[in-house]
Amino acid sequence: MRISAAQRQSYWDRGYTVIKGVFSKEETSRMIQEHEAIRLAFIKDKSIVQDSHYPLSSLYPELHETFRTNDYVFQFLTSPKYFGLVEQLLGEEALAVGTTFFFKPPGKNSFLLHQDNYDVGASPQPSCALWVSLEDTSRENGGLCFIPYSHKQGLYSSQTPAGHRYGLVSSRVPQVEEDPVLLPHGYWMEDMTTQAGDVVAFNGFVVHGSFPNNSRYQFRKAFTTHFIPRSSESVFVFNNQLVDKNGQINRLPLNRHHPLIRDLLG
Ligand SMILES: O=C(O)CCC(=O)C(=O)O
Repeated sequence: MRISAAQRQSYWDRGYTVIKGVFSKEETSRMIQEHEAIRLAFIKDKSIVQDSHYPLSSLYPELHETFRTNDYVFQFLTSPKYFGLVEQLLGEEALAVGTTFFFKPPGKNSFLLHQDNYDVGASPQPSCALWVSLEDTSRENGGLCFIPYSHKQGLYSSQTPAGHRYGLVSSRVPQVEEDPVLLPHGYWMEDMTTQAGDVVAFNGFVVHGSFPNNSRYQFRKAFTTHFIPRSSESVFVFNNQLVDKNGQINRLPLNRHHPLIRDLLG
């Protein structure tokens, strides 16, 4: 699929863009089925156990790096249709760093605002995510939200405490939902509505998150991959396990100047 000039411009200018109708119903359903099977296997071997405080969410955790063990997910990741999108956006070859599958069951809390490149640590250019909507999403069932243009100033402070209510992500920027006045002057938040099969591409510096799933019975399943430009000089995570479009493993130097490593070293 060809990305239009307007989509590329939106990615670079606003920090994100939506590419409609990339994947068919058959492809999105198969991704869901494969991850259901992985989840059930994890329940069987007790890698997933129910937590009585979070009876539903604990049975539907995010699944990371499933392409390393599942052939269909690997084919999906390395397909020209998917990998080709990021290469068109970046204007060069890309390397996949890691993937996450989200079940996001009803009642699951919001994913706090964050910048992906804080965790990915690609340098000098940030990562790029391709988020695949496997079901229809909206604000009601936990859809994505973005702060347009927020990618233009690099990383925000890494000193803001990572403490948060939902236990999974780093939150180093104000939580807009709770306190809109904390947004830097002149910025605003936009909700995103997607249909199954759409792909949302976003810059690793753009501030984004997702709403709680307030629907009664609708899951909000999605699959995301973080890519980096092949010309990256270094990266913080999985620097020895980067996957190219041929499925080959590539290595880059570890980003020793990344804020997270400074934290680790004290
Ligand atoms: O799908 C979500 O709820 C959050 C996704 C996200 O923030 C990401 O892929 O970086």
